[in-house]
Amino acid sequence: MPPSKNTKKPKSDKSGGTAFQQVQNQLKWVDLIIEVCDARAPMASRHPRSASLFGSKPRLIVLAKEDLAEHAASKNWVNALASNPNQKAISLALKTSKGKSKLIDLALSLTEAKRKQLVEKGILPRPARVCVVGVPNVGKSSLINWLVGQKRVRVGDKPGVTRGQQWVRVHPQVELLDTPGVLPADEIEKSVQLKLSLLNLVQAGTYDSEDVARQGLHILKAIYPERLKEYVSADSLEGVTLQALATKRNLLGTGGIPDIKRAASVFLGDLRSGKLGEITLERPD
Ligand SMILES: Nc1nc2c(ncn2[C@@H]2O[C@H](COP(=O)(O)OP(=O)(O)OP(=O)(O)O)[C@@H](O)[C@H]2O)c(=O)[nH]1
Ligand SMILES: [Mg+2]
Repeated sequence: MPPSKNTKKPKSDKSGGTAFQQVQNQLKWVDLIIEVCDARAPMASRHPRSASLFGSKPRLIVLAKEDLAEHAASKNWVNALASNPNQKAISLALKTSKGKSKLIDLALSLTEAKRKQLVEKGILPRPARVCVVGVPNVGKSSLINWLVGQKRVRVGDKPGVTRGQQWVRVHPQVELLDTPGVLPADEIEKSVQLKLSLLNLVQAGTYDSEDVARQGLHILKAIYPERLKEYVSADSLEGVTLQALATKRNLLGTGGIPDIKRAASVFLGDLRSGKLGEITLERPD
């Protein structure tokens, strides 16, 4: 449905089906798709069928949370993803105001042909309609608030905050549609699921935190060995364990036994909030 109404619809089901259908229904009305992903894992945090879903619609890929990712890697991703005149990319740290006018300029240039077409058809000029899509908790709603400079839509640091759709005018010539995060759980590979869990992009109850922390530690040991040793004060990589973290932080249970569950939760919190430094889990080829 075109802008004018806020449409409150049922929340996403397990496969992302209901929310997904809502988003699909909007696609025919929109001039541009803004696909938000997480700069720390730009492939894992995109819908596995995004290429076929959005077809030939102009697309702008936003790598959000750039402040939490390695800057040079994000730059490489932006170059790799801006693959054709119909698809551009930008990385953004929404904690600063840098990049607002660049984002608007990109949205205007990607919708220019459509806006010209309307004028040629004698249709009254209207703002470009832009649908913001992406998996849960990547920063879709934050992007909209950031652009208008005030809290217009709900945000929160957990997946599943946005339940309905809402149009927001962010510029005289651009209107954005906030949508619920969509994740087709049954189409996600294990390695992707792990990265999404590590970055808090799937519902907390759907995975075992201890298991995810253990596997996350394993992945990070391979990418950032020195940081990890320092993090748990270990002399060697073999010493980098949740047990070592529990001991270092004095997370002890009855009888002074290291509390692995709490250590797992501390590790995931530190990883997600940037306390382990800037992290990029995937790099372009
Ligand atoms: N550090 C950092 N945090 C961000 C950035 N963008 C968004 N966030 C945080 O990410 C969390 C999720 O933001 P939302 O905007 O609610 O995410 P969403 O994609 O709308 O999530 P759903 O509505 O659940 O699909 C919030 O805690 C934001 O503050 C960013 O660029 N940097
Ligand atoms: Mg949201």
